[in-house]
Amino acid sequence: MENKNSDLSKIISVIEKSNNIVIAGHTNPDPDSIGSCLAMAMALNKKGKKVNVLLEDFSRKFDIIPGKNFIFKGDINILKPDLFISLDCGGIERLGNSLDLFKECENTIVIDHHISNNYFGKYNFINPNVSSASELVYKIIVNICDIDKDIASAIYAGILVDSGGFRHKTTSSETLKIASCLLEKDIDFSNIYNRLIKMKTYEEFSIFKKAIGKAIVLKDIPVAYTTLTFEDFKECNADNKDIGGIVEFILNMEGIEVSILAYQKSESETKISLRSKNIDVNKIASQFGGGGHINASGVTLRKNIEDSIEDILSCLRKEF
Ligand SMILES: [Mn+2]
Repeated sequence: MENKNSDLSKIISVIEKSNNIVIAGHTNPDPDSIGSCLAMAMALNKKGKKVNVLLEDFSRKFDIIPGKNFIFKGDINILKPDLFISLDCGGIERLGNSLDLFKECENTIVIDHHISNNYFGKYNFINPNVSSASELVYKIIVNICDIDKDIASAIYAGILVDSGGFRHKTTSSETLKIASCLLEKDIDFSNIYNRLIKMKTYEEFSIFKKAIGKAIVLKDIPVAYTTLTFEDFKECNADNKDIGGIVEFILNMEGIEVSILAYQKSESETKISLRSKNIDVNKIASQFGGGGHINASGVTLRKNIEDSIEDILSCLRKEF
């Protein structure tokens, strides 16, 4: 493992030489994870490769992203890939159930845009300054196949959501040039935006209402947080696939610099999501073994919700 990137040409030649390829995204997949995996799968399929995608179940809203037929549901031990591509995973543990298969595979490529990534692949194509993993996938596959409407839709979905609707600072003129090329493929960009950014299912709406109702605005530092327990999820008939947008919404409040969502992941574990306007929350999450981006990070703590919040807040107090 080398702590550096491979050339684009090397990445392409490793892909070209492989025939049985497994592609995996991160646990609790978001549209960038799904879009980058499925776009890569559709592109490699066009090249005649055998390709299987490993992704956990996701919200039915994301069904608008084409290529779901490449998702493998079965015993992954039968796959025996000659190449494993990890997409949008900021750390090796984010591979979840496909981690062992990744470790067993001789050839691995890590494609990612998380600043916390420690270059855990044999080959790496990592750039924390780009909007999304999907943008990196575009840069690769534009060289190996024709981008059709389905591939374009999947890439667009990933770029759109991870850039916050072309709003985050990682949005570059290159991002918009790629988006422009994708629009030329006649994609349904309006519907993609509505489904992936605006629409909420009933369960999402219920848990959103619950979380916002419980939000606490601190007096001593510009931080607001909310918490969700097993009981809250049960009451709203929701799970962790339904909580997208909550921590971002809290950050919208005027004067708030950091927002936190803490939710019960298991009896002994609390998942913390952090969002910020200027503070480096990757630094905060890293201190507890997590990570992500400068303005969006996460970590799982082996503590109850109250103690987890206290740990994060005492760490944050040093930043103000
Ligand atoms: Mn991403």
